[in-house]
Amino acid sequence: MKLAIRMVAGGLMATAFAFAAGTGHAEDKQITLGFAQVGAESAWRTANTVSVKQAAKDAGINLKFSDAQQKQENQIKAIRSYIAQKVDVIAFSPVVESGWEPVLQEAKRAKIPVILTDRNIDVKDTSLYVTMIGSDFLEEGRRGGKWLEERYKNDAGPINIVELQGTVGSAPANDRHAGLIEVIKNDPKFKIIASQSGDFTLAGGKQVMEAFAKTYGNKINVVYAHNDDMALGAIQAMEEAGMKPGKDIAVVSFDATKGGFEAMIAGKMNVDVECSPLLGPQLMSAVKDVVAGKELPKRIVTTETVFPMSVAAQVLPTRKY
Ligand code: GYE
Repeated sequence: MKLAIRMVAGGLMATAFAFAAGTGHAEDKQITLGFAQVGAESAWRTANTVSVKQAAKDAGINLKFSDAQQKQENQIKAIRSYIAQKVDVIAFSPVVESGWEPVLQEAKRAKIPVILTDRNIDVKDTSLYVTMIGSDFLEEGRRGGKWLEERYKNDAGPINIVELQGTVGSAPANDRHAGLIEVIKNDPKFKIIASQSGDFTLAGGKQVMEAFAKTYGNKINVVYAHNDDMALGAIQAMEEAGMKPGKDIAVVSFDATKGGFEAMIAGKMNVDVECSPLLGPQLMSAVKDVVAGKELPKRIVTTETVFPMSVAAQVLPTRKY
């Protein structure tokens, strides 16, 4: 995967060289990129939007930006309007995995290349997009599961997990769930006793956790939250219910935002699996390469790690989102 990223970086250098040398015409015309964002549901998303806007500016790309408020129909409308405006490239972070064929076929007929960022889609015809730039959510889920296995290796169980899922039908919700299952399925002491969507928001996470706390009380051993915002909401709900997150109940989360780090430093979150929103520079390199007619790898995977509570104080000053 490092190779893939280097290939994109190399492509950018080649474009920059051609521009500096004054060869060709394509480089002289400013590129217009239409970007259809998911929404503004989380700290991750806000950092992603800042990254995309800043990188477009730095790359001299004319960015048309839209916020779909977590609704697929709004994203489809935005993509259709970019097609009508004849932008050079369309990029989007698909809110859910399914249902994209019709609008992507329209883009293809209009000969506008499409780049996926952050979230993947489920289509048979992969020629409908050029490349997908983002994290491996399945691997993230496995990392969360492996942390749990290690944490409870000397505990006979049962270990009761409540799961706060992300947006229903979204790639990170599907894959962070599947990755966990893959790791714990052969160990019967782990049980997911409840699973519900909090839509990746703090308010959603808090509300779902309030209900879980009422129904399951001190049976709960682990909260597995698909992102930091929901984990932070769940922490509030647990504290209001007199529970001790991070101590009596282990909290596993995803993204590794500053908010997640602060919760770890306060001893209320046990581990945060990293997922980087800083995809802007890679996206702009890919956009330039596509316009220059270069081949791109079909999948560009972001490099990420896992942060346990014990390293949080030391690492926080280096975090960029
Ligand atoms: O984890 C969550 C956001 O798609 C990876 O979306 C992204 C997820 C991220 O709302 O915080």
